[in-house]
Amino acid sequence: MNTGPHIPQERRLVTAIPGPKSQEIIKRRSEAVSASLGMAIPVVVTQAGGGVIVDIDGNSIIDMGAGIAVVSVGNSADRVVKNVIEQVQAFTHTCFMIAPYLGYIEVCEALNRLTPGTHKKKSVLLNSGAEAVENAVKIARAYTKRQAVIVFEHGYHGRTNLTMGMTAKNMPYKEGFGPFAGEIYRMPMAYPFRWTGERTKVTEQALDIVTHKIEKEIGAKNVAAIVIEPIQGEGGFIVPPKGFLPGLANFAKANGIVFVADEVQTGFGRTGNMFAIEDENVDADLVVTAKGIAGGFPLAGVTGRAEMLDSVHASGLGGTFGGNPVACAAALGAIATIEEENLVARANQIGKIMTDAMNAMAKKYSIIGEVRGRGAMQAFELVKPGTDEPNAEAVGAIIKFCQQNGVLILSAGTYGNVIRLLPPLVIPENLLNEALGIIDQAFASIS
Ligand code: PLZ
Repeated sequence: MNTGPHIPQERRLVTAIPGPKSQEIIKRRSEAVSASLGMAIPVVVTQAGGGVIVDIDGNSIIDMGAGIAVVSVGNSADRVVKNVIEQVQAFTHTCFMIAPYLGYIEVCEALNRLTPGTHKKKSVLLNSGAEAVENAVKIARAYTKRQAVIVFEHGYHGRTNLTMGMTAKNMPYKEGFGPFAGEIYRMPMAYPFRWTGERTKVTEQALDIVTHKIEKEIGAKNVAAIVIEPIQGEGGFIVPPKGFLPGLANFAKANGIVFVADEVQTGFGRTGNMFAIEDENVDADLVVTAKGIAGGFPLAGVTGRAEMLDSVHASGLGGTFGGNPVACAAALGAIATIEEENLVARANQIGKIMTDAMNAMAKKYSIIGEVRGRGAMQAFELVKPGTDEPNAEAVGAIIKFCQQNGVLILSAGTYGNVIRLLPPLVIPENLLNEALGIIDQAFASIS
């Protein structure tokens, strides 16, 4: 695979993590930058590509997070860089609402082509996942002339006011930031590992509760949209059991509700399909995309039924930067990379390698309650041995061991007890195996 800056694809530690130069700059960070921002690994990045991140002290760290599922095509992927340079030299901004350009239209054409369903589709481009989710809600409300929005336990949709209200987890996303927008209703999630009913009937029971609550507590005819992540990301890589998403989509269809798939984290090949809803052939009315769309540039989209996108009054949607020409050029490079390098198939190969290794670890270490995910989006849910009590402390210890050994992994989950693996889809296989070996050692070190 010929993607990214051609830096050595190796795990290389030349100092402790963080090294002295990183430590110095992190001090400046704490002086200059709001203390409210998190930091998963305290190193200062100078270069990244393929499957590694290189820091200012010269350490080369295996990247098992891809900037939260963003650089699926790798950092500074060749086609992204080439397109961006050409665009940046031509023009950097006109505002698409002032004077249009081809790149925006081509990204919309690509989104309309790549999202599932043969119906006539249109798109709008925005800057971030949260902004795109908000626009999906605006479109659904304008189209249905209804107000209520259905979301789910463990769901994550962003940090703006509307999307904070849609996001499930209070700490750290919502605490102290209310009041939140009205007409948002949270439903139980079909979460097999923590389902309190009959484990063999999660789909039926969950659908029953959700549809009953919508009908009795809200009124289906008042619901504009059902918004769900096909696999919940921040919430802990929760994969709904077969039938749950089609059941929701059918209920939406039967009741004139817009079914919105938030594919911000799952989209663009991550799960081994171009979009995660393809797994059960769910036709979403609207698909929300961001993250993996543009190889690291800020871009997001809402794609869906033409009659829905066109139901909003003229100039009803927009924004100064949405669909910035440089971000669009990057997206066209990223999408070409995904298609030409067969990265969707690659996500499945990566998934097989990861799940084989992870399932072997689950046999050895009793704190692994479950291994789950799809394609190159896999997670461990950690528990106190012999129980299903969440074990967030173990997540912290494993992340720390991995960092000290040159592997970057991320946490997730409502209870903070999930380790998620979402490497760039261009990660060399030997590095992937090496990272999995370090993760195994991390479990061994605390067992
Ligand atoms: N929908 C499904 O995963 C972003 C959040 C990181 P933005 N997830 C990473 C953090 O702590 O802020 C996300 C997502 C899903 C929407 C979003 C929001 O996307 O681009 O961060 O606004």
